[in-house]
Amino acid sequence: MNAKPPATILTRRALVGSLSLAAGGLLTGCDALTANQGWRDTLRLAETGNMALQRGLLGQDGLAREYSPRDISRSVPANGTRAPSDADYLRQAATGFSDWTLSIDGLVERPTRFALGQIRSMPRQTQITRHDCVEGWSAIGKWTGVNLAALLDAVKLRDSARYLVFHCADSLRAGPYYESIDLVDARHAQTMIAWALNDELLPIGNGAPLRLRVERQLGYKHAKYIRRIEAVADYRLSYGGGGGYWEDAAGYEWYAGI
Ligand SMILES: Nc1nc2c(c(=O)[nH]1)N[C@H]1C(S)=C(S)[C@@H](COP(=O)(O)O)O[C@H]1N2
Ligand SMILES: [Mo]
Repeated sequence: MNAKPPATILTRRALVGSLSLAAGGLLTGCDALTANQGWRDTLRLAETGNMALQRGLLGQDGLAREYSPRDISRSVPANGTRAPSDADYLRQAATGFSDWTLSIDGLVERPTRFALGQIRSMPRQTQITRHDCVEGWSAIGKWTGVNLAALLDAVKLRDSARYLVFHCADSLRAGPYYESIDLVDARHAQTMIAWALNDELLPIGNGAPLRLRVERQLGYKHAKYIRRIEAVADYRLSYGGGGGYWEDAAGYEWYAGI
């Protein structure tokens, strides 16, 4: 990784990383760092360790840093899909997303299809936070949207629900984009379905009309162009099983805590 996050994040990730690397070393020995199944399993173990350590260090409810308006970056780059070319999306974009709906279904008591206007008229929250992409850039933006926990309360999750899978309207080379998070991140105070950036409706490049902000996770977890949120018992049963597009396509960690 060549990202250069500020010192607080570096410290946290370096600490978490060195502790879990130490654990990995104990398990495999230093010369066993090969791309075999054993090492992959060790990586998975280390990832689980990262999650436990990070949640332990930060607490489940710890907030990502919020910035002041003068810190806002001149622009938040559009990354990954910048303009979905999928026919349905293009049709929706042509009418200003007037027919866009967000479905929340799966393991919920009241599967619901929310109209975009409904989402935008729900109580909103705003936060100025930094987006960190694994490709090595960050940008600070002011995000406005609806708290995800409030949406989940409206549809009432069943007890069997453990994860949320976000289905997106765009496809990349390997297939449709998707992501998943657990309920700790889903119910975190700063987690929202955002519909505005820097006091304007979300531009297409940044995920119009709806995108996820999950502030304690790396950029690829922040699903753009969301049209469906599915509550599931196990994200490993969806798509390629990795829990996200990049997790499946490139082996990125499912838990990408920062
Ligand atoms: N649907 C969808 N969501 C996505 C992506 C994408 O290609 N498609 N790219 C991800 C990556 S890698 C990053 S860094 C952020 C980029 O968000 P931005 O375009 O607003 O900077 O979106 C994430 N969410
Ligand atoms: Mo990214």
